[in-house]
Amino acid sequence: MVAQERRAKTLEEFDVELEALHMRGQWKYDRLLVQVIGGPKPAGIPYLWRWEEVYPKLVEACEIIPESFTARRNFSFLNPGLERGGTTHTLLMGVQMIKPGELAWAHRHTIAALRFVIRGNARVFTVVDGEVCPMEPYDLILTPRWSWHDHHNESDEPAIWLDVLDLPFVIGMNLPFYETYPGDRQQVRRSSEAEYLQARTSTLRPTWERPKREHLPLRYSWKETEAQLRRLWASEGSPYDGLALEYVNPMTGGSTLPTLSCWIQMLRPGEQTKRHRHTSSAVYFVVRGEGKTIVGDEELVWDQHDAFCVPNWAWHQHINRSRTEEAILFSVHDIPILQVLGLYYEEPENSLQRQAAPSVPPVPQREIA
Ligand code: 1HN
Repeated sequence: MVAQERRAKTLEEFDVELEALHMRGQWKYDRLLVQVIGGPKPAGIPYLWRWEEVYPKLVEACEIIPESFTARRNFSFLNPGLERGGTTHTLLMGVQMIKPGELAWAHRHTIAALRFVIRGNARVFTVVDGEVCPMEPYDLILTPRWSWHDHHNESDEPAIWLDVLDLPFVIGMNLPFYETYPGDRQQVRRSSEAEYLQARTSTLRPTWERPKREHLPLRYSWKETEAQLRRLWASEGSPYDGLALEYVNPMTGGSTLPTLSCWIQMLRPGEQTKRHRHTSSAVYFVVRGEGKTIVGDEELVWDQHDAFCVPNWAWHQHINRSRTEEAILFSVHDIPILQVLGLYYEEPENSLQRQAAPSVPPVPQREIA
């Protein structure tokens, strides 16, 4: 009897067997890698949310959601090109409105967040870890990861702010811890300035205390931010971002939050930045002015209070359309996450920080006799 010849298994058949055992060969990835040569494809698309469409919806939300005691009266800007939600693949931007007398009750989460005030006054405030942070127009209030926060409107005007969170990143890492405060509002520290955490971010600090490195600072006032922009008005600025300033954490010298870097950026009349791209993504809010941001082939034409996003690794440049007025943009970037992991790249290289900081004034050239 002739022994039956064993037919060799094909690679495809072998792959199917491995898959059934929840395993996959490296050679399969080699084939996948062919598709990703050429660098990252921007996640999501460039997109713009017009204030003239956003604002009426906020007003309507105030009628439809009668009080914000049960939830934040917030809606998010969802990138039409991202299936998993988010404004970019790591950042979520949205708006929130709170009517006079309302309270958005206290909670905390491992998602870090910040508020950039659009309409507010000294009697609108967020309490962060027991500290009152007034919300006046264009102030920046941080609610760092795992800090208690509740929002109050004790004025007689409605208040509106921009919310930006690292939610898509934290959800992507599967780390969404959440806790509600016992009671709807936090105990507030009001007795004296000496008790205020925020006082610990000044350039002088108590020697008898261990320095607090987390959950500080909590608030950057627009008054100081705008004054600093004006002081640096005559600087050359960055060819790629104009007069862009990063809100610094004075405790670490680094970014505002461990995951998020916030910028305030002025484009002087007629200013046009050079095109560049980086592995970070960003969300923008137009404080004032009119301009456009060209992202890839897309032109995002913006006016005051519009919001837009720039996906990661997308070529982009900003243009102030006005020849007479300045434009100011607030933006939030996921740069710190990438930098700490060594995954921050830009093209052209070093377009973020090209120049040395000023040191001593230049030494005059000696005349050669
Ligand atoms: C949140 O906690 C706030 O505290 C706003 O104001 C928006 C969106 C998603 C998840 C948590 C807030 C939010 C949020």
